[in-house]
Amino acid sequence: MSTSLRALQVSRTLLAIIPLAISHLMMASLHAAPAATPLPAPVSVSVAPGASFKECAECPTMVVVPAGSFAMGFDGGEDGRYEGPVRQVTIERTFAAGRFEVTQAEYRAFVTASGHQGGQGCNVLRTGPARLERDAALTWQNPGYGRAPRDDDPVACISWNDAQAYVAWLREKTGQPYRLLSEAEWEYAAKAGSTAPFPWGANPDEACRHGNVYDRSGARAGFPATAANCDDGFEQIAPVGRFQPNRFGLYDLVGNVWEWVEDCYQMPYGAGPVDGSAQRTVGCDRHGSRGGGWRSDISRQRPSFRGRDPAELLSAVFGLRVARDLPR
Ligand SMILES: [Ca+2]
Ligand SMILES: [Ca+2]
Repeated sequence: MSTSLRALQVSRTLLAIIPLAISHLMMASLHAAPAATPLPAPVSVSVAPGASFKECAECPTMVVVPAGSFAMGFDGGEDGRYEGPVRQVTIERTFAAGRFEVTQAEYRAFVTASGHQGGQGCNVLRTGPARLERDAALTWQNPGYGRAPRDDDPVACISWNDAQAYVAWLREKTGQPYRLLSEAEWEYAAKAGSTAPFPWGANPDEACRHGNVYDRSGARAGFPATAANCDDGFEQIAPVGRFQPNRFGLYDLVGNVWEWVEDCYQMPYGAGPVDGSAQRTVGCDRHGSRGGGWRSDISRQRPSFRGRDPAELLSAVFGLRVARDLPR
C-alpha cells in the first residue's frame, strides 16, 4: 500500500472512532484550503529510448519506446477483418510501455488495494469436440488452466473495463499518466521497425523463439486454428519474459495473452488520428485487442491483426500491457 493510501486509510479509521475530536478539527479548519492527497516522491524517469523504470514496488517495469514513423496496417486479412488501408503513422514523442504483460502478482496488488470487483466467468476452449464456451466458475484468479496461475503468469480473464480500472489505479498510486496503449502504439511497438508479416520475418514457423504461440505443443485436435509448426514448450499460458525480447526490449507482444488497447474498433481504418493516439469516436461498442494468445491461429499473431470485442468480455486469453506518457 502506498504511503498516501495508508494515510487515507488511517484518517478514515480516525473518523470512525473519534468523531467528536474530528468535528472539532473540521470546525477549526473550515477556512483552511483543502489538503491535497500526498503522492509518493516521483521516481526519476529517463526518457532515453531503451531505458527502463519502475515507479512503485507493485508497478509494472516500463521501457522507453523511441519516437518514429511506420506503416500501420496490412492491405488484406480474413473475411470481415480487413487490416487496412495501410497508413503512415508518426509517433512524435517517446512513450513508455510495459516490458511484460501485466502479471498475476501485479494485478492482485491492484485488487487487494482497491477492492476492485471484476466480472465473473470466462470464455475458455473446450475439447471433444473443440469449442469456445463461457465457464461461469472461472475468474482472473482461476483462468481455467487446471492449476493455480503463477505470480509471473500474465493476468487473464480480465475485461477492457478491468484494464481501465487497473491503469486508473496506477495513475492514482503514482500520480503519473498511466494508460493503455493505443492500437497504433501497440502495432509500432510490436513491429519494432520490421515491415514483414511477423516481427522476425515472413515464416510463422520461427515464432517459437519469439513468443508463446499456438504451436505443436498446444495444438488441439479438431480446433479450427492453424498452429505454428514448431514447439515453444508451452501448451497453454507461459510466465512472462521467457522468449526473446524484440528490438525495443519488449517481451511477449506476440502471443501469450491478447492485450487490450484503448481504441474503439473502426474497420477499415478511417480518417482517424495518425499521430499514434487512440481512435475514440467510432465503433465504441467494441475495443481493440492485439497480439493473439497462446491458443490463437498463428496468422492472428501478426502485429497488424486486429482483435475486437465488447468492453465487458472476459476471456482466458485476454490480458493487458500498460503505457505511460513521458515528459518532453
Ligand atoms: Ca505455446
Ligand atoms: Ca501478448
